[in-house]
Amino acid sequence: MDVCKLLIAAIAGLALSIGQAAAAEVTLKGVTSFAEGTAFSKNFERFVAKVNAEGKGLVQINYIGGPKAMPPFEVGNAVRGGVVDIANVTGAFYTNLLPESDALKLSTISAQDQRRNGAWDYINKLWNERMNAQYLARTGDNIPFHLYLNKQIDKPDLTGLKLRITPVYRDFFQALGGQVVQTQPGEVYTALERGVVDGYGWPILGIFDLGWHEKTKFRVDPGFYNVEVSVLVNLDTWKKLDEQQKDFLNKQAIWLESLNPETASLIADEMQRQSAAGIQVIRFPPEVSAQYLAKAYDVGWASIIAKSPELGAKLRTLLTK
Ligand code: 173
Repeated sequence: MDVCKLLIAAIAGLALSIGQAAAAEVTLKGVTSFAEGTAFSKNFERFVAKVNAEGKGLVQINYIGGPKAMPPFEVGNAVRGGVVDIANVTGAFYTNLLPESDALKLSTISAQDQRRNGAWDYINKLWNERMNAQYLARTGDNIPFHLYLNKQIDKPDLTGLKLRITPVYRDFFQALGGQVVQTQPGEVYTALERGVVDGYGWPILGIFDLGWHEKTKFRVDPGFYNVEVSVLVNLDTWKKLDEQQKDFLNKQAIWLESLNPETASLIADEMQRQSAAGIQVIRFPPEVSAQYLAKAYDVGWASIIAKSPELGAKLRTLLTK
């Protein structure tokens, strides 16, 4: 009888420990809103590889891929609704859900400083409430956006030009007199090839990834704003993780953000590569350049604050020096 009881207890104990071990590992379904292997997916892919290597028995990411798996402008909605658990996406791609998301491009302080000064906590509160998402990490910091053209200009006047945009560039290019056409990145090459647009907005990195250098004659300097691409986790998924799993992902997030300074040398290389590909730089006189840059930020903040006076003003305080 005693032996029988012991045996039952042992079996129950074993079943419990197996049950616990099985329940401990969580697999998150992940997507990126940029093509796989390209400039703004690369660091997320390094993050996925590291999580999968170090998170065995704890957290794994089942990486579904990029725009072939899900249209980029749908990714925000998929995170919010839990269709995916984790995503690499920029705020510009989900302004329909959270207009303030576009403010992150206007930050002038690093991701690390945003954690220190409370910006990250504030962003998280907002993203928790309005996006049903945890804002896990910001990648792509310190990378400016540029205007690329196929027609030469000698002053910052885009009258008569058609430009490919996302919400990042809309207000600025319109303020300069341009006509705008929104497309996802995957449609830029064809739009240039067919002459549907005379130019496009894009960061300093990545124009070679989809072959756009073949269809680009000029880059306007200086660059403006600051690329924000971040890792979001569906909030219901996040809340179901235990403390160990959350700590693990937060640690990986800090590591991901620690990669951001690598971009300085990537930018220098990319500028050389653009020049070697025959892309000429358009520069205005210093005074005009300063006005161009000031206009970018004035128009950018005015647009955010018009949409969201209170939160916009708070974000401005937290995100800028
Ligand atoms: O598609 C875009 O031009 C865009 O908005 C963006 C945002 C962040 C990184 C790269 C592109």
